[in-house]
Amino acid sequence: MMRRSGKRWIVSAVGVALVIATAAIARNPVFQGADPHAMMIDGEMWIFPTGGPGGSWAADRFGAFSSRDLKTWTSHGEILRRDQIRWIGDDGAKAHFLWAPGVATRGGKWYLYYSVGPQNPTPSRIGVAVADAPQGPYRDSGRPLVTGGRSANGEFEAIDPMAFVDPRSGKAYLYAGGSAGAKLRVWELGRDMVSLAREVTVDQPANFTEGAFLHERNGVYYLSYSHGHWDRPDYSVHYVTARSPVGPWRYRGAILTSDARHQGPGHHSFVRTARGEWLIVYHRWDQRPGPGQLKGERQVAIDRVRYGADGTILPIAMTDGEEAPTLPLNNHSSPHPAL
Ligand code: FUB
Repeated sequence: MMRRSGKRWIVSAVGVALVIATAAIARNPVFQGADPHAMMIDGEMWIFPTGGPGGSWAADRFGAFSSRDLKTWTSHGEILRRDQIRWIGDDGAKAHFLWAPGVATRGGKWYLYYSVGPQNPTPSRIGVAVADAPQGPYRDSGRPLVTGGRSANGEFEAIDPMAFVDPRSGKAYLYAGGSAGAKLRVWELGRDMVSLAREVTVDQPANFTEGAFLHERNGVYYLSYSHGHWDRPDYSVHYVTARSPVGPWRYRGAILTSDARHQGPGHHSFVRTARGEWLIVYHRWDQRPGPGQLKGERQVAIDRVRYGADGTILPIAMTDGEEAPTLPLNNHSSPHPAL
């Protein structure tokens, strides 16, 4: 049984490795967590985050959460645990952490890409696990997919994986990298989605720090990413556009930045609803502006995305409570009329 803010998560099914709990929880913020990878699956929004509701999901496992209306959420329990990744201790580090998952589907299979720390003194790594359904159970592929560290090309942190299957070419790409190295690397994935076919050399997008996400709309590829320090008010989301999933990029600016009530928004994903509208799922710190490091815990939030007639993304308004979008999206009006 899990609890959050006095509201009870009701366990409705218990299996060998599966716990399903439902709860009507707050809207914006939705729940405590970070780095949310969101997808629409059969009319439901699924979120795969770092952490989870009430701080009950530690850095040793991933969970999945889904909702048909964005008001009531179902927890699908643990989908992958650290002790199920057999290669994780091969680097000799004393402790390991899991974070920043990215999920993709192809050919009826589901692929969970994830970051493995520490990043020092041993390099960070990216792993991938495979399942027959979004809720798992996920089985690790048996080896790291990418290992960070120093090379002739400089320092690279193998974190924040995001896989994109191009609907136009059918090719799948892996985007990764960030933090101190602040470097984006892109690979074409093998047909099996658990191997790298080749690295694609890409230009570094302006203001890139980490948390890359790729979506395609009307033939335009949008690469969006976090900029700044993950726990400072300058953390924000910027984007570039291109006519291909690997550039060349055209820098378009920032779309999600701190405001008077929310700080440090970042590490996000875009989803397209069944009605063809777009939402952004991201984390933020719910506090007023102030100097220095942000305090408290990161919270997952969902907001509307609007595109201009020229295809650019309009600045995104962060909402709270009843202002937050629900599914199906009930109207096109903004709670912030200036937008
Ligand atoms: O959650 C850990 C790190 O914080 C992620 O790797 C970054 O994208 C940032 O969100």
